[in-house]
Amino acid sequence: MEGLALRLFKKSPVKEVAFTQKIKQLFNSPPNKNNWDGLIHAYKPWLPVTKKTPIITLKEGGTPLIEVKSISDRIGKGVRVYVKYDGLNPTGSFKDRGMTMAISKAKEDGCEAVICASTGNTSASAAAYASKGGMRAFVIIPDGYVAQGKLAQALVYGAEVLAIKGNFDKALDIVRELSNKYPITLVNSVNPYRLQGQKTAAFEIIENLGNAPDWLCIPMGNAGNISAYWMGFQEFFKAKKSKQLPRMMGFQASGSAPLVEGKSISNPETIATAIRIGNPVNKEKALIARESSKGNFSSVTDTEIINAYKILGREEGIFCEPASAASVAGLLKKKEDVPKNSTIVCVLTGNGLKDPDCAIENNDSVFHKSVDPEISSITKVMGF
Ligand code: AN7
Repeated sequence: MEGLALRLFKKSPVKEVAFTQKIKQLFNSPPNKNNWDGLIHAYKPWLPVTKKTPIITLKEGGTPLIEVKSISDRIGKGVRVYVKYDGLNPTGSFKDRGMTMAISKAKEDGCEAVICASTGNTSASAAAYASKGGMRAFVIIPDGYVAQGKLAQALVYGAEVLAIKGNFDKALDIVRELSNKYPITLVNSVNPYRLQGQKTAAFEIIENLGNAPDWLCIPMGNAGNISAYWMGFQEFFKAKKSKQLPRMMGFQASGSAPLVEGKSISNPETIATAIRIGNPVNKEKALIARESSKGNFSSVTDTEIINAYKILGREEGIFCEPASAASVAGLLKKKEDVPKNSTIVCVLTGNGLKDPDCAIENNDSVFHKSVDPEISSITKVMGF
């Protein structure tokens, strides 16, 4: 690069230095919010892409890591707690990290249609990236158990939505069979490119903290995300970008906790519909992550989930969906085990706006209805 600069600016040594510096800056500086072109662009050397891969992106990734004192204070012991707010991705969940990879690779292979089973977020993300990539998307969802925002997204992004009288596990069986029989690419987390994209969240956390955290608290459904994070943490550790590996602390809803109970659940139930999954496909990978990180899997009740959900909203200004709050609920439940002065990251996988029904029903705010449109009535209600 310096040679090129020299030839271009032979007659102007001053310009030459400035130019060389600029080029060096561009190549050495990590992407920031001003030159963020999505996670494939940011982490290309770590991802299975080539010059031929058409990059289908909505500029996902690069999400904030936010310190949450209200949670640290509830734990004490000099602990610092952060949330990785992945609900700020383009379609409002971490699924976009995996979907940019899965859809780009599907496009590279000449695929024209994709399919997924979903509790909601995967369908929203698949629909958006398929539309960006000029492909058809079919999504199969459990009828009546997908939050309104997610359903709205799949429809607006132009997917063909099929609601079945059955749960997510049944829907996944169906799409696996269909993708084997027909020329249609499966974009659930059994697609290995999904986890490749999702591992970049671990890279970002290490870059933000300058190291891996002591604990990573994360909700588990199909257990793809915990497996992806573990892959990302290991890759950066091996490359000496972090001094340690975190303990992987996975949390499930107590009515839907196959990985905690060690057996499939045929009728999973929880308010956190995103993780209403009874037979996780990435079970083996998740168990390896737990084992090799000396981690732990536990369950949290719907009441504990909603408690964490409310704290984040009221005390931090952070609105996540109930499934995401399971990571914070789990940390609060395990607070006795948290080591002194440790650094903990809880993953907030999805945006609260996804599930407005849950929000309206579960808050401690005062909502005055049918107030007369008169200053005197308003001030009376306000207590002035
Ligand atoms: C907000 O969208 O499975 O353990 O079909 O939407 O990787 O499955 C969603 C899962 C956590 C669990 N938080 O992640 C789907 C789907 C939110 C989620 C999970 C999901 P995995």
